Amino acid sequence: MASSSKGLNNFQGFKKVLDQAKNIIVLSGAGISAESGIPVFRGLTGIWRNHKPTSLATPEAFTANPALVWEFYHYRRCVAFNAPPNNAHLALAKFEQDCKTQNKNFHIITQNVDGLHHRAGSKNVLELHGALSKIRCTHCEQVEENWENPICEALKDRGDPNVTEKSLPPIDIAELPKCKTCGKLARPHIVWFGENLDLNLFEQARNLVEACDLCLLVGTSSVVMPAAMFAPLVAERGYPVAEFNLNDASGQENFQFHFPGPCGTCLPKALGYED
Ligand code: BJW
Ligand code: ZN
Repeated sequence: MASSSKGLNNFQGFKKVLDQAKNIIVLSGAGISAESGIPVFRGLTGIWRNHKPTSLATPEAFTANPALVWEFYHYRRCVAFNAPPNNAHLALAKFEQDCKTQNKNFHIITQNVDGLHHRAGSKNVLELHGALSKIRCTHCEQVEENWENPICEALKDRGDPNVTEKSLPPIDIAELPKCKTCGKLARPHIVWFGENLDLNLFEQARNLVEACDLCLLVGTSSVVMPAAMFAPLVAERGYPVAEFNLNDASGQENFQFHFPGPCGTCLPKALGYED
């Protein structure tokens, strides 16, 4: 941690930079939703039954056992759809409105799939890794929004993280969610490990990163590419990066500001909404 640096908890210095910035981006990760009760990925809280997300959120896992992967996502959809946006999401939504009235550009690039930025009222949000509320056909690739819960009858009362899989009756592939256009098996519209990001979304994100004059990095471990390279790119261009994390996730000395602690407290304070 740059604990001796002048950027540690420098709320006053950050406010000056914030007031002068004209093109602001936020890069958010799972940590911003932790205080809403959504488990982060890395660490024990991300484990479902005995599975790590890295072993279920892959195309190989879906091919091998689509019912198990859908059970995992049914559980994730239940948690996310019922989770309230927290003070960090709400502060960013309010800040977007303030930027609008001041003719400033403001965008959120999120790695999160929980939809909480939108539900907090944010409008300019790029969901880089997809969304739990969307499904995609494995055959024709049609993407549809779907907020039904359960998404199909077979997943009703399934997904409990505390049961042993062997105690549950198997679910037939024919009973899993289907594409409304061609009727074939649908999957969550999520960018799984080892899959490519949507090129168009990636380019929009990269353009925002290249045009910004201030970057807020919130609640991410900064290990997953390409999102992990965005904040260092801003710092290399000589523009300030402010990191909000429980700990020094990025370890980057060239980030100007560090706000260690829960972002539901630090972020509203840094944006000037709370003392
Ligand atoms: C708090 C807090 C509180 C807690 N307040 N803070 C180059 C180099 C090396 C590898 C690669 C490379 N390019 C590609 C790769 C491979 C791979 C990769 O990066 N692997 C690394 C792990 C090594 N990347 C890919 O495969 C990506 N695809 C790709 O690059 O395609 C090429 C391409 C690029 C561009 C255009 C076109 C094509 C795809 C990555 C997809 C990632 N998907 C996942 C799974 C989703 C599954 C699902 O949701 O169901 O997305 S991985 C997982 O990690 C998830 C997250 O979005 C992502 C990031 O995690 P995040 O958000 O940082 O969470 P955590 O848990 O890691 O961290 C939480 C943080 O919050 C911690 O720091 C806490 O301290 C903090 N925190 N509470 C503040 N209250
Ligand atoms: Zn289809």
